[in-house]
Amino acid sequence: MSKNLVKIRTINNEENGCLSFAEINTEIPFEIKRLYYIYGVPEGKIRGHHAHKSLNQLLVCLNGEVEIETDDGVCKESVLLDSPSKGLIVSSGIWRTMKFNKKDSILMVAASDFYSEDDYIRDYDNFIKLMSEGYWR
Ligand code: T46
Repeated sequence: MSKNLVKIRTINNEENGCLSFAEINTEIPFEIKRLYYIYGVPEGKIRGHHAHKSLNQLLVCLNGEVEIETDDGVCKESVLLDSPSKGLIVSSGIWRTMKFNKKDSILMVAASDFYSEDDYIRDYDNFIKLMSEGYWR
C-alpha cells in the first residue's frame, strides 16, 4: 500500500448514509487554500501529465474510480482511488497522471496554495532535469 494513502474518517450509519471528514494535521499535512473537483471526464481518459514546483495536494475520489500514477523520477506507483474514504497525498516534485476509469467519476482535490500556472512543470524532460539537479532536495 502507498505510504501516501490516508484513511478519511467516515461515520457510517446504515439508516442515514455516510459522512467523511478530514482535518489539517491529522489526515492533511498542510493548510488548505483551494478546493477544486474534476468531473464529466470521458471513461478511460487520462489527465494530469505534470508536476508541481511547490504545491501539495490531497486527492479524493468522491464517486467512481480514478487511478493515480505517481512518478518521482525514479519510481512509479499506481494507486486506485475507489472510495470517498481513501485519500492520496501528492506532494510537490511528483509527476502525476489521473486515469478516470469510470463514467461519472468525481475527483476532489484540496490544495496547499492558490492556482498559479507558474507552479506547473508540464514537460517531462524538464521535470527529470530539475529532479536530477536536486530542485526538491
Ligand atoms: C493537479 C491535478 C490532480 C484553473 O484555472 N484553476 C485551478 O484551480 C486549476 C486546478 C486549473 N485551472 C485551469 C488550468 C487549465 O487551463 O484549468 C485548466 C485545466 O487544468 P489542468 O489541465 O492542469 O487539469 P488536470 O486535470 O490535468 O490537473 C489538475 C490540476 O491542474 C493539477 O494541479 O495536480 O488536477
